[in-house]
Amino acid sequence: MRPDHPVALITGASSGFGEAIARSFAAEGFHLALGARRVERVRALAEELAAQHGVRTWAGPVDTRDTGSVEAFVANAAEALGALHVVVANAGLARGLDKIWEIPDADLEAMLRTNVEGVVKTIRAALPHVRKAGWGHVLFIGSTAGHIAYEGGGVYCASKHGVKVLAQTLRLELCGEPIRVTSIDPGMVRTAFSEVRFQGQEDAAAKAEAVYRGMTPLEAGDIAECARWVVQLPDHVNIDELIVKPRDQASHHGAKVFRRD
Ligand code: NDP
Ligand code: 8X3
Repeated sequence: MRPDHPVALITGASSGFGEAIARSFAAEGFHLALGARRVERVRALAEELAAQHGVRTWAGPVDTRDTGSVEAFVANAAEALGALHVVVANAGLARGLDKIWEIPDADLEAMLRTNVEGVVKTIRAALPHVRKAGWGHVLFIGSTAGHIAYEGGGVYCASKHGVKVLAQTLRLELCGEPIRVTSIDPGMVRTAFSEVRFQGQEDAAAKAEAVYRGMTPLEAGDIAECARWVVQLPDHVNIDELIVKPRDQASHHGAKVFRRD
């Protein structure tokens, strides 16, 4: 049965969607377990939201690529808050726009290990706690990149296609249990995402800015509103996949983005 104040565990809560979802869930009365590598940021957010909304919060370091780190993060969160109900497997990133024949190992590994392995490790560690609680929701953060391919996005797209299949599989595997499974699959959203994608490259800031040139992208708060909506729907309603794009982005491809310049 749905508790009055569900406990949500969110990875990648130090920035972007994760931070925005934490803010939105806290306003709904959710207790929160927040994780990221930049632990000082999640600790500050946890303190702020506890003071602002009177919810219980806990924050800790996690590197979702590392099994031991994820298991410790989840175990400590469950112990601190007494239960886990909602899991938001959000931590992820893109690195570069290299063609498949050019991609450096470091970028290849960063994307696959974070976006695919990290998601599996997070859910694998958290699911026993959700099952024990008897009510829950697993939220994957996929992407429009999980529905198409684009040049320079081969590995990122492969990783997000992987996220889509993980969500579809988990939904089949959990059918009959009181746990919903949703993948929220956004298009272009202005967060630190593009800065991280081009980090370390010449003209990184300009490249990141150019992604949103002349168009109105979504904001992290728009994705948080999607997350709030799918979780707050009645228990018998499961949104499987929610594709959300800016009005200016008619197709998933950059070529069909409307730019006013
Ligand atoms: P941000 O860069 O703003 O946030 C990414 C978050 O992921 C940060 O909190 C970062 O925290 C965390 N993270 C990255 N690697 C790790 C790791 N190894 N362990 C733990 N945490 C990690 O980008 P977004 O908010 O935009 O991205 C969030 C998710 O949304 C990603 O999965 C991304 O692929 C997806 N997405 C983004 C879109 C966009 O256009 N912005 C569109 C569609 C999907 P820290 O560095 O502190 O560890
Ligand atoms: C992020 C959206 O278009 O950069 O997942 O791949 S895109």
